[in-house]
Amino acid sequence: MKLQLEKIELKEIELPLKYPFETSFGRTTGRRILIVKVFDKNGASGYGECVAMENPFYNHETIDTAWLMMTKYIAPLLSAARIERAAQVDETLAPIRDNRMAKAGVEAAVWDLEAKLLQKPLWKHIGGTREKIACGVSIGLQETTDALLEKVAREVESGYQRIKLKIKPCKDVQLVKAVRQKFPSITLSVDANSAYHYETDAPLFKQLDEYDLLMIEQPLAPGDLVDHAKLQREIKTPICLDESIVSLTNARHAQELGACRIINIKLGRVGGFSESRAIQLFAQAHDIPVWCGGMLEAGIGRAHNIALSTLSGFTLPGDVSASARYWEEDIIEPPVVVSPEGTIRAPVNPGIGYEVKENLIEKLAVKRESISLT
Ligand code: OSB
Ligand code: MG
Repeated sequence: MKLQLEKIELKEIELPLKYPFETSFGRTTGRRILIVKVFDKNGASGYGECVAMENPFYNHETIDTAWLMMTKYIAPLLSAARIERAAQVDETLAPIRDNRMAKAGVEAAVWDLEAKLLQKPLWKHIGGTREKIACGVSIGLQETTDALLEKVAREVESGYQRIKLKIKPCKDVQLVKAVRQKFPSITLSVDANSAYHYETDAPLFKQLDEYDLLMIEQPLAPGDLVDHAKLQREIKTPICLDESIVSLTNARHAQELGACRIINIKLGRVGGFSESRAIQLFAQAHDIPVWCGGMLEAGIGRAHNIALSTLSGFTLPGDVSASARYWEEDIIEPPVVVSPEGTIRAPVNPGIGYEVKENLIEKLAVKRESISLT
């Protein structure tokens, strides 16, 4: 079976979030989402979702830069390469520096297409082995501590296996203390999204050591592996890197420096399934647990995250949770549901394994472009 890519179709949709999501870098009330559909000459198609946000505050990419990268650089490179397998997309797009979320949106669509042509669930096609994945939730900054405690209670009751709290300067230790007091035995972690500095904030992280956290995610700046390594030597709690790890090379450097003990892998941040798999294998070989991060995905991106989470190295609960936590109506059918034990069952149908609601996407579309790959 060889791929014969025919065209790529881009649509931008706007999807309001049920609840605003606030992190140290800002507040998100809705998502502008770039949906990628790739077509094969024999009529089959595959879907991807670009996770770049509206603004360059999580990383440098935005939905608008991703659109430009796809139309001006990614589609022409793919067209010229005449690739025959999804595993070739990564090397084909390597001449483009960074812009990994743009590349990943297209790469993931080609993987879905190839899995569909093979009549296999995507998770099996990429080498996944878990029939169900463990789920955690990421809870944004709330107006009040009471509101946060209420949210945590609701997610714990739903069965989620790990609760992650967003923190930022002045909304950190006291939040963790309040949640820990009320929920002494839950698996708890925090995510700072790079809001702190080693020189001034090391004592604060020593204070957080008192609360039995599973991990502290991305405390310092993305490029700052050296200070993460210093901080990790001074605290007991494992540091987990998110923004800092955009490639296997970064993962190697982090391991060598001792900059983290856990890695969060996001398909978009690292440029797709090939790089995610490489990072996961490296981490596994060095006893670094990994888990699948989230970017407030709609159903297509969520389905890709489920597939990724079935790989053997994903041993910690991820930020992959139910569609209903984000959306009134998701763009896939059925929506992603989480069991009372806090797990998601890997789908049995070919490709991403969920039906894409094409009519809904067309109704929500605010921008469209179709590019021939022949
Ligand atoms: O740092 O993990 C992050 C959302 C947007 C950008 C960055 C992050 C997040 C989340 C939400 O934590 C995870 C999710 O529920 O999708
Ligand atoms: Mg994070």
